[in-house]
Amino acid sequence: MTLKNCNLFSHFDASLKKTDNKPILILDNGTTYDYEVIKGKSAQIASLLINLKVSPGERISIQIEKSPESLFLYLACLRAGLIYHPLNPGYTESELEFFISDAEPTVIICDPKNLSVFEKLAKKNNINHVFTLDQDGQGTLTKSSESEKKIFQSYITPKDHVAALLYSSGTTGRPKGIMLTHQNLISNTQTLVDSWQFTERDTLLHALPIFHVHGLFVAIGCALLSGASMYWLPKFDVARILRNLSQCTALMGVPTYYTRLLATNNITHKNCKNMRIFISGSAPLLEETFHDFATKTGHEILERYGMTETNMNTSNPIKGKRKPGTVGLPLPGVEVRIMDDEGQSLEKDMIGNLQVKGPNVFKGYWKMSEKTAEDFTNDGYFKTGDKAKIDIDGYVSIVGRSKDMIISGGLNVYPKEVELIIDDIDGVMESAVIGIQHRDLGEGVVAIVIESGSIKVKEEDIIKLCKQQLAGYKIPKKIILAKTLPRNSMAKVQKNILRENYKDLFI
Ligand code: MCA
Repeated sequence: MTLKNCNLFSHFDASLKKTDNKPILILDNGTTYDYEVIKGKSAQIASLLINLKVSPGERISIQIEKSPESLFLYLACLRAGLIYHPLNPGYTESELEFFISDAEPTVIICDPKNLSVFEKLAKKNNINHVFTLDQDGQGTLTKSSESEKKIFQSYITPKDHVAALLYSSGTTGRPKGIMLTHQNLISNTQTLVDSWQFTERDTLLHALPIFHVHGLFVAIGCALLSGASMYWLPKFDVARILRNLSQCTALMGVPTYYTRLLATNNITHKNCKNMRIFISGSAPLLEETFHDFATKTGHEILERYGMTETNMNTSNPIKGKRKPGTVGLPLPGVEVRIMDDEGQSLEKDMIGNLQVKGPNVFKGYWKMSEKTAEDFTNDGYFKTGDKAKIDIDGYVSIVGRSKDMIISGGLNVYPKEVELIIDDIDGVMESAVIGIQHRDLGEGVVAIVIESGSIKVKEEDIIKLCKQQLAGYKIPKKIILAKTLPRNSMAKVQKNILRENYKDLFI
């Protein structure tokens, strides 16, 4: 579709305005919203923000629970050309402090229960506007926007205008803001709609959080760009999924969603009979899960691969062979290559560094031009940091990471961030944080802690102190007190040995 305005919302609008009174958003309690209502409510929020004299390109930092209103707010930011900056609702005050000072938002929208924290942060960072929005859609944002007009002319968006700022943590601690443009999102979403054949006849069961690429751009994007409906669940919940599955045609999730569904023994051919597609991403899907799911439901889960910097890069095909253990073929328009450490291209089936190029690849890291330059090759490929190989049929397999990173339930945890907190605790000499195979979460976070001997440290105290400073998903599921850490001749901790030693911890 060629539209003059490079605003992602204009592209959604082109499809959604053809949907008449069809429910676009369907809640578990039976409430529905058609496009006219969604458009009107997002216009009111966009008008409110623009009337505050907020200009396109300024950031709106948002830490709220998922609700219909959180979707209207996202659409409002797109329409007004404001940069949408979502934050995991689990982030603690010390984590938020960095994000707010780095993103320099003009407006903050938070849950009323965290208002005092954000008022403090707003004062410290000279931010004049703080609104609230709770899980039921109530708060000062809703109240203040109710009197605004339901019509809003979307911002005429230049081609490289940033739509969203999403942070990913780093191996060295400091999180990086990833700037994604409207054009990145339009091109990738259109590619996914075409590749996965989304149409207005689809109903997507939306259970993902919407502060990440997966739930926000992939799931919402595919539904709205194709004019499909969404069953809108506040979070993943096995019982609610099973209850609504028969009215839906598509589900997107992290592998944990599929292992939890399988564990119920209630996922069957019968309740999946209306389903067209099950998609998995954000973490490796075990071949065992792929096969068990196919046996129980008759559906082969479609695994795809992406990252925040690039959106989606590869996907198993909708028609044709889905190869378990692979993330499929490069998506149309996305170039993927495997290089050695010297920058030479590698043959089929050889393991090397995965690099990606295409209209899906982000504009750069926020306020980090040197880091951006470092992560791109001279010929414009982004260095993903993943180790991969491409087989003779062109299917890509991710075989490892060059970064020290754990993926727990589809969320990335950077060991360094957890180690810095633990090492700071009285009585701790040092620590090593690793990911161990975990039945439910794929990988579970484990900390091996060496005591200094000055005072006795207790596992529960370490957990308690971590909880004060880190979001819940980063907290170690297990603390192991040990005498020493294995090191190589360069004195580097050998995490591979630790992973081997504790590999059966969660099995
Ligand atoms: C919650 N907890 C976790 C996780 N989530 N612990 C480890 N790993 C997790 N992922 C902790 C909470 O802090 C809490 O701890 C306890 O588990 C129960 O919390 P609850 O909210 O009830 O958890 P849950 O419902 O069991 O959530 C697990 C989940 C969820 C369903 C797997 O984390 C989830 O929806 N993950 C999807 C994440 C996602 O969208 N990833 C995409 C990002 P306590 O009891 O101690 O308080 S990656 C992406 O976008 C890329 C680009 C891509 O390719 O897709």
